[in-house]
This record gives sequence, C-alpha cells and structure tokens, in this order.
Amino acid sequence: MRTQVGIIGAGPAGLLLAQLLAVRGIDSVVLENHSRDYVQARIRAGILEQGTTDALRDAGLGARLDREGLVHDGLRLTFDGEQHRLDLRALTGRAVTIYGQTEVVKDLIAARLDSGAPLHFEVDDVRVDVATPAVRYRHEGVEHELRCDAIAGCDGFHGVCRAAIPEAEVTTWERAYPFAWLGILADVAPSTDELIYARHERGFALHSMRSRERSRLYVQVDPGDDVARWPDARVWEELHARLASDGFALAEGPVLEKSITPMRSFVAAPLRHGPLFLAGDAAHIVPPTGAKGLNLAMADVLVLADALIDGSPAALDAYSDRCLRRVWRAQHFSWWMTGMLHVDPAGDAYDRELARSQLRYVTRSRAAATSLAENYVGYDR
Ligand code: RFL
Ligand code: PHB
Repeated sequence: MRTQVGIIGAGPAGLLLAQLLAVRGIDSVVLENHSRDYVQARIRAGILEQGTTDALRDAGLGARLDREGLVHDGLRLTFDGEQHRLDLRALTGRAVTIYGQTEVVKDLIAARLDSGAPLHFEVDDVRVDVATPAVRYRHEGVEHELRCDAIAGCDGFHGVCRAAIPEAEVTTWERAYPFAWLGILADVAPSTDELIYARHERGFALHSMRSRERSRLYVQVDPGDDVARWPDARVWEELHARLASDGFALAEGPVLEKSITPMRSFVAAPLRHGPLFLAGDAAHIVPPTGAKGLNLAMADVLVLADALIDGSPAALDAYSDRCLRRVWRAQHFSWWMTGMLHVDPAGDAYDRELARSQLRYVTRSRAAATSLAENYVGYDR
C-alpha cells in the first residue's frame, strides 16, 4: 500500500490534518488503535479559540459547530469569595466557543468516512520506519505495510511516534504538578453563562459546560487520588465551597461521568525527524487550566498541512520552529494560570499571598487583564 501521508492517531490533530490535506487533493491514510466508539466518547477539552473555529469552518466543518457552539465573550475569576468578570471581547476583539472535543471528533470522523477516504480503527502494533519511510501495523489479524512520503505522528502523549526518534536527536522539557483535576459531567443546566475559574483555600475549581443543558465541572485533587474516594456528594460539597461568591448559586444534577486527570507540562523538540512530523499532544502537553491543548494540536496541523502541501524543503524545515513559538507561549500561559489558581499542598502563606495579589492584579489592571485575555483567546505572534 502507498499513500502520500501516513497519519497515526485519530484524535483532533490527526483527523483535522487528514481533512485539510483531502481538501487540497493530498491523499492520506489514518490509523487509530482504539475503536470509533471509544474515540468519540473520550471527554476532554471544551474551549475552542477563534483560530480553531475558523479553521474548522474553512475545512467545511462549520455547520453543527455554528448551530450548537456557545460563543463566550468573557470569563469569570472567583477568589476571596468574590466573582470578577474579564471581558475577552472588549480586551482583545475575540471570543472563545464552547464545543466539546467529543463533538469536534465526531464531526471530523463523519466527514472522513463520508468522503470514503481511508480511516482504520482498532489497528494493532503500529511501527514507524523512518528510513523507508513506512508504517507497519496489523489490522483484523493481517500485517500491512504502508509506504508514504511523510508520516504525521498525531498519536498523543503515549503514542509510538515520539519514541521512534533517536533519543540523542530530541530535547525534552517537563514539569509535574502536585495536584490533578477531578472532572464531572452533570446533567444539569450550567449555573453560569460564562466559565468560572476559582481559587479557594481548599483548592482550584472550574465551572464549565458542554451545552445549555449539560455542565462540566472540575475540582483540584491530589495526584494520587482515586475517584472511589469522591462520591458525588463530596464532589458537590467541594464545588459549592470553592465556587461560592455573592449572588452565585450552584445547581446540582445527576453525574454522568467522573474521572481524574493528572497535570503535566511537556515539550519535545524539534517536531521533525526526517519524514516524521510530530503534532499535538505527541509533541507537547500543557495542564488544562489555560484550555490550550486542543487548540495547540489544531494549530500545529494547520501549519503542517501548509508545509506538506507546499512540499519544499524550506517549508518542511520551518514547520517545527513555527509551531514551537506558539507552543512555548501556551506553555508559559498554562503554567502561570495553573500556579495562580491552584493551591500547592507544600506551599506556604507567602505563596498564597502571591497568588491572591496576582488575581487582584489581573482583575483590576486593564494591562494585566489584557495579557491574560490575549493568551486565553490565542496568541500567535
Ligand atoms: P489525542 O486526542 O490524544 O489523540 C491521539 C490519538 O492517537 C491514538 N493513538 C494511536 N493510534 C495508533 N497507534 C498508536 N500507537 C496510537 N497511540 C495513540 C489515540 O487513541 C488517540 O485517538 O491527541 P491530539 O489529537 O494531539 O489532541 C490533543 C487534545 O486531545 C488535548 O490536548 C486536549 O484534550 C487537552 N485538553 C484541553 N485542550 C483545550 O484546548 N481546551 C480545553 O478546554 C482542554 N481541556 C484537555 C482538557 C485535556 C483533558 N484531559 C483529559 C487530558 C480537559 C481535560 C480533562
Ligand atoms: C472544559 O470545559 O472541559 C474545560 C474548559 C476550560 C478549561 C479546561 C477544560 O480550562
């Protein structure tokens, strides 16, 4: 078998890349090791930057997004029992859109399958051969070899592509955090019209949503914590305490899903090794506090699609550095938001006062608010 671009991973990065290439007449094969149902049900990101929604529309995927996406012109910060509003639109001219990653992935998979272009689920034992270049894998018990001009490693943080690059040729940077997020999806209308990020002495909390009927909420927990120790009543009790502010009332509802996500920052560079290009979580991850992971993955493949379509050595060479500028800005922003909003269990009173001072600053100074806002809506210069 032969194709122009072998794409490993049917997450947002791999699927959008396939779509962008198809629109421009470049053929690809997408290989995914999980099932379609599993990939479509994985609850993750919820916030799309304007650059991401524009890209989805340009790729012909705007119809349901425009019908069901909720445009948010602002966000809320709650600390010391007070809620403050940041007007993203007034500060930056831009907004963000609530549209779940599950929905993005469903739309992309439907578009791919409707077009008849190859997307194979439940493939096993994917091996990357950079020298040939080729991807070898097993599907329904049969061995396959896929020869390609380029390989796109869109297989997430735990994929095989990054590991296919010799260790001596990659540099990595990493930061672990002394906390994790416990997230719930609740069958109840959101108690707020915009996201609330809260810092409380008991830890961080976030009130997000998936639609006008479904709420998505998170609380900071210990990294080694277990969902079994978090019955619904305990989760709601923490959310009530941490999100509390004058005039705010949190409505409870049936919990449909509950899971714990560890938090980490990570970058591997360069993003290119010969014909192999890493994109999205395969190359970099951020803690979710800045809502950047999905948007970075989409931004990478927009650059990669252009480079592959151009095909010149200069364009392909420029891919890594072009992406890394944005990636490092998002690394800093996500690390900074995380530090400001979480409570470090090993931190002291000095750390607490620094975080409170920073929060007062971003809610009172237009300059500081603008800095937060322009990073939140997506900064690409
Ligand atoms: P993905 O989504 O991990 O997709 C990789 C795909 O590759 C498959 N795969 C393989 N396929 C074939 N062979 C192999 N050997 C393979 N190994 C793996 C996997 O099954 C999978 O289908 O990476 P991608 O495409 O780079 O997308 C990245 C995003 O998923 C991620 O950055 C975001 O979800 C992060 N994130 C958020 N990002 C935002 O922009 N805004 C948010 O609000 C936001 N909230 C979040 C988040 C991530 C979270 N979790 C659970 C980590 C909230 C949470 C709780
Ligand atoms: C979400 O809705 O899942 C979400 C929103 C904002 C974040 C992280 C996650 O910063």
